[in-house]
Amino acid sequence: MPLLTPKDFNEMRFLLSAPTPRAFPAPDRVEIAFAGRSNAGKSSALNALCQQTALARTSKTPGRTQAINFFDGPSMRLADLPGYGFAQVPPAVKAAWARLIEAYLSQRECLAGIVLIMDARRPLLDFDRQLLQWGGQFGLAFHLMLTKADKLSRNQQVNILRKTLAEVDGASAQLFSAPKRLGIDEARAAIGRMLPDEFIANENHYQ
Ligand SMILES: Nc1nc2c(ncn2[C@@H]2O[C@H](COP(=O)(O)OP(=O)(O)OP(=O)(O)O)[C@@H](O)[C@H]2O)c(=O)[nH]1
Ligand SMILES: [Mg+2]
Repeated sequence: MPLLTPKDFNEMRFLLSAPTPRAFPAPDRVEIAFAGRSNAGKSSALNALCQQTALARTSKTPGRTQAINFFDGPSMRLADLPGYGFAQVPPAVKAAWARLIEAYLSQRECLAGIVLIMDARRPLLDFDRQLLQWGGQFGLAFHLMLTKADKLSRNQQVNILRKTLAEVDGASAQLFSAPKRLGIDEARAAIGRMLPDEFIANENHYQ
């Protein structure tokens, strides 16, 4: 199993923002994508995982980011996908989003897996299921993060995690909270498990 160290996350740096597939960086590094609905907490999760406050831009206004943002670290590349499912986005923008995501998922040969971020209060909505289906067609591995867990009681957390795991086939899932820093080591380990076997092993690894 590939092993990652804290440095692999903490030393992540912004690489570029790609509004179209032509702007994607060369697929020369192993890559993990963060996907999920607008406002689910993708950028916050990415920042928490990398112990940085402003690596990916977070916003109270959903649907701000329409491009794919790439980040490079010592061992892998991360991609923050634009959020989907934001009702007030015009149809032309929605179509452009779908083209960008579909091009990304179908062409990105260096993509090792997808971290699907969902609000723990409302997991597995239509677009989440569509993404799982799309990714499944391309043989991609998924790890589900149920974020904003701080908004739920411990009982609710346990129930929603159990229910979610029962509904997805073969994907792993966890609870997460960016402000409470809950689930960071678990998420880091899950990302490590999605990387190919030839990946470098290190000390201080997550497992
Ligand atoms: N309570 C709580 N709030 C969170 C958590 N994660 C994110 N938020 C808040 O949710 C809002 C959206 O967070 P973002 O990280 O910007 O969400 P996003 O999925 O990147 O949104 P888009 O880029 O628009 O798709 C912000 O106001 C965050 O502060 C969490 O774990 N707990
Ligand atoms: Mg974001």
